[in-house]
Amino acid sequence: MKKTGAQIVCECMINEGVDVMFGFPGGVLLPFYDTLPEYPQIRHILVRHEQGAAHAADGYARATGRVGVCMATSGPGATNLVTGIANAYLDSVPMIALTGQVARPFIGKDAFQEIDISGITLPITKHSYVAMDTASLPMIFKEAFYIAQTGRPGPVLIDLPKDVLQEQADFSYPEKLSLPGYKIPTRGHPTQLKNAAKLISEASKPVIIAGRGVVISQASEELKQFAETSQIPVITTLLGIGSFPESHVLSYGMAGMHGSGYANKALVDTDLLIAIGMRFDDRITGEIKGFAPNAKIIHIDLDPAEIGKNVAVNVPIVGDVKAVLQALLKMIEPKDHIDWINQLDEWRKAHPMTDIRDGAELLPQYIISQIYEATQGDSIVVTGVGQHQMWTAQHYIFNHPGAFISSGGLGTMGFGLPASMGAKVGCPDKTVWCIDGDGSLQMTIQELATLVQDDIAVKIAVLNNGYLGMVRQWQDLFYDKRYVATPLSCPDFVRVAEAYCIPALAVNTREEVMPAIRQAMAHDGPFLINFLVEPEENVYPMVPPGATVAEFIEQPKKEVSSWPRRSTP
Ligand SMILES: Cc1ncc(C[n+]2csc(CCOP(=O)(O)OP(=O)(O)O)c2C)c(N)n1
Ligand SMILES: [Mg+2]
Repeated sequence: MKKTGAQIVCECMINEGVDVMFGFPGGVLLPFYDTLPEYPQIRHILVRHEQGAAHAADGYARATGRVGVCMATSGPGATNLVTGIANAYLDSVPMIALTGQVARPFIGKDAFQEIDISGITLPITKHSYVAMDTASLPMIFKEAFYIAQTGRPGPVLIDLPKDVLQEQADFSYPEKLSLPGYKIPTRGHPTQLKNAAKLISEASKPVIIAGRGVVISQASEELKQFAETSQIPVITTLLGIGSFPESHVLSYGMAGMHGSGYANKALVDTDLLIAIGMRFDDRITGEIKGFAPNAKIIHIDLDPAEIGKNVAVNVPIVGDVKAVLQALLKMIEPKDHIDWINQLDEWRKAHPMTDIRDGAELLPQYIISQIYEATQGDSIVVTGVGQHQMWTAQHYIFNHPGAFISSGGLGTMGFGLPASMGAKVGCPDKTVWCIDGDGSLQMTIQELATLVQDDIAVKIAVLNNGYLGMVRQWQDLFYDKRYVATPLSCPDFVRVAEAYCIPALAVNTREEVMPAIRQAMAHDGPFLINFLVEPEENVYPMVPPGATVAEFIEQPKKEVSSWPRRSTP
């Protein structure tokens, strides 16, 4: 049966199980938007900026494990997606980005709103297509969805010229596809598995470091069994948070630039590092020469390009984390490492992570601990980028994969609000908190309107310190407190929220924190709390740039409290 290209696009999405997409229309997409009402199975959420569509699709994908779909028109709409696509690429998030394109006869003529979006996004997509033929759409969609979510996931772009959407072609959705050049490693090599099992049996101070690959591979259960059987302590990367329950006795939290002292000390002292689904980002390794200097390293990763990229490893295992852990589980003997674990516990006592100063100051760390208390850890927490992001990673206890959603590789301010929107749409029965900075929120604040129009009940906690805090912290510590371009004014977020018809509160004192959080959670809809926090609080511990993980700076004794502090805004 013949269908238009626009109908075929919708049919393909339905065949792939898409029930929601985030988009923003424009001239070349009119054939698509005109057709969309014929397909009520697909909920279209109109964002207020295309960057929001990409981040929302990203948040949706991370929260659900399914592919997120975003759409933008040609030219400026497409370029507005770029940051969101890059963000998904660096954090291996399965996403389909659909862009409108000028009609085929205009391509290459600098036509109105023509931009070579597949060229622009070439280095930040896993794959891309320019659909030059209506009949080719079904196979393009079949391949694109397959590529986005298999192997190491990532964004795939499909550029859709207007006349391809208008023309008709026969439609049937392909059952099979053939991608001879696209090979996905599955199980690890048997020899390397054997080598790994031998190293594991010989090690006396082993540590597991778990990354986002464990979350993607849905291998948390296997990781838990592996850690428990072999009695190996587990630390995580930022994006590995939630892959192993943080309240488990073998959990030693996050390592790296703002990781715990004890996790970083474990990295220095270990004799066997088992790196699982992580990529040795410089924020985790610090200066390489001090990273696990005494250790043999086993690296389990699906992507062969990650092996040996930043750190030389002794045993590379290329394969799906879940399958590899299942195989290793059959090969390892139950063990204990009591002395080593006692050592870690001593370090934990000496360098505690979650202590929060007493006193009247409204500390961001305190607010996060209270959000944890109020939710009992049963919520999805999405952040912007900056100090608030690191405090969230440190002070909320994450016990489930997918519960912590944050921009890791690209570190994109503005990610929080739209990504939390996507997470809530994907998991409507979950409480979703967006813990954002005053700077980050101002980058995508227009999505408050989307929350209202589409009835998306995200709870927003702004940790408002009046600064681009993380950059100010670097100026404080490494540029003699010359605060250039980091003091930041903002609107009264309460009045802004109310202007969008979102109820909101300002909070100045510790006593107000819990009642405000409870009021936000009791409200049936989006809610914003503007927490006017201690302006010059820093995130500790911190591994200074260029230092090794052994050289972390700890929280100094607090000088003078700046309490009582400024009032709204
Ligand atoms: C789009 C973008 N621009 C600039 C930066 C650099 N940067 C990193 S953290 C930060 C400050 C963030 O301020 P805010 O959102 O208020 O969070 P805070 O650190 O104060 O908690 C900046 C400017 C970035 N990460 N992303
Ligand atoms: Mg700030």
